[in-house]
This record gives sequence, C-alpha cells and structure tokens, in this order.
Amino acid sequence: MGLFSKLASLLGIKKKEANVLFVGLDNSGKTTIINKLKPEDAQQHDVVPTVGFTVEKFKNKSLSFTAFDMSGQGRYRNLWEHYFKECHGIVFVIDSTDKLRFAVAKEELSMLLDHNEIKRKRIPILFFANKMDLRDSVSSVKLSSMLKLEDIENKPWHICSSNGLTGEGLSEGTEWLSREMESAIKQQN
Ligand SMILES: Nc1nc2c(ncn2[C@@H]2O[C@H](COP(=O)(O)OP(=O)(O)OP(=O)(O)O)[C@@H](O)[C@H]2O)c(=O)[nH]1
Ligand SMILES: [Mg+2]
Repeated sequence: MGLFSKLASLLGIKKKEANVLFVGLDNSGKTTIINKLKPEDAQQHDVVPTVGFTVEKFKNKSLSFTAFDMSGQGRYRNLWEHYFKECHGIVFVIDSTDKLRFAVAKEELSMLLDHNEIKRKRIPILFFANKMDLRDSVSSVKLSSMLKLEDIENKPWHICSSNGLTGEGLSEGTEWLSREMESAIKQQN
C-alpha cells in the first residue's frame, strides 16, 4: 500500500469498492458506455462485440468501480447470473431504437428480477435508454412504461437517455447509481 493510500485508509477516506454489472441485449451499447466512462487515455478506439465478459476498473469521486461487462448475445446470457451475488449495482442498457426486441429485453429483465440472488436484495438498477441520438429512438418515459419499470418492487431504479458515443446522459446515470450504492454499502458496514 502506498503512503497516500495508507494515510487515506487511516483517515477513513479509502475509496469504497463497488461491483457493477452491465447487462442488456447484444448491440445495446454496454461496452461503448463503459469505454466512455474510462479515463480518456485508457479508452479504446474500436469497440467490438463482447465474447463472454470482460472486467474493467475505473474510479470516480467516491467509488472504485469494477465493471463486469457481460455479453448480451443469447448464448452468453446465462453467464449473467454468476455475478448477481457479488454485485452492488446493476446497469441495464437498452437500445432505444430496437423496438422489435423490447419484448426480449423485458423478458431478460423479468428473469433477472426473479432470480434468487436479486429478489431479496435492495440493489439499485440504472437503466440507460441508449442511442438517444438516433432519429427513431424511443424516449426514456415511453421505454419505462413499455418495460413496466413502475412494477419493480423493493429496489431503487432510475432511467435516463444516453448516448454511449458522446457520453451524453452517462454522468446523470452514474452519479445516481454511485449515490445509491454508497448509501447501501455504508449501511452494510
Ligand atoms: N448511434 C449510436 N450508436 C451507439 C451508441 N452506443 C453504442 N453504439 C453502437 O452500437 C454498437 C454496439 O455497441 P456495443 O457497445 O458493442 O454493444 P454491447 O451491448 O457491448 O454488445 P455485446 O457486447 O454484443 O453484448 C456499436 O457499433 C456502437 O458504436 C449510441 O448511443 N448511439
Ligand atoms: Mg459488449
């Protein structure tokens, strides 16, 4: 441990660690969003479809994030549940132009909410209505009613429109999630 970290932890200001699971259908923009959340010099120029999952670490003012970037392709979706147990927050990304697959996204969300590891936890869920820049995108209010988010019980949730390419909307979402996770982590300690 470096001198600063030692001092910081003595003073009780060590950054809290938070595991965040990024889920959603393939092509919704999870990897693009995570890439944009990283410091500029660590960002990749080309984002390719995720195989299985990848792990990324980055920090903001109050939290050290470990982001589990899950592939949304059908054959890998069964991997999501292995990370439910250890996550402090979930980011569910939806391509807000992919109207044909809103029903599939809703089904995946229901399975997630019904899972044993999630059901009993008061875990915050952030929804990104992504690709807001595209002409045929659906508003976050409309998407929220189509996915019936108001029916979510016992969990704080928030939805915002986002643009993974420019970063628009990302800080509103991640600030909300950080606040929720921080207060949940504090209550556990
Ligand atoms: N126009 C637009 N394109 C976006 C946006 N976010 C992501 N994309 C594009 O959408 C495509 C898919 O993005 P990814 O980040 O690979 O999607 P993913 O959810 O990680 O996909 P999987 O890894 O296959 O699950 C890429 O071509 C991105 O450039 C956005 O906000 N607007
Ligand atoms: Mg990906």
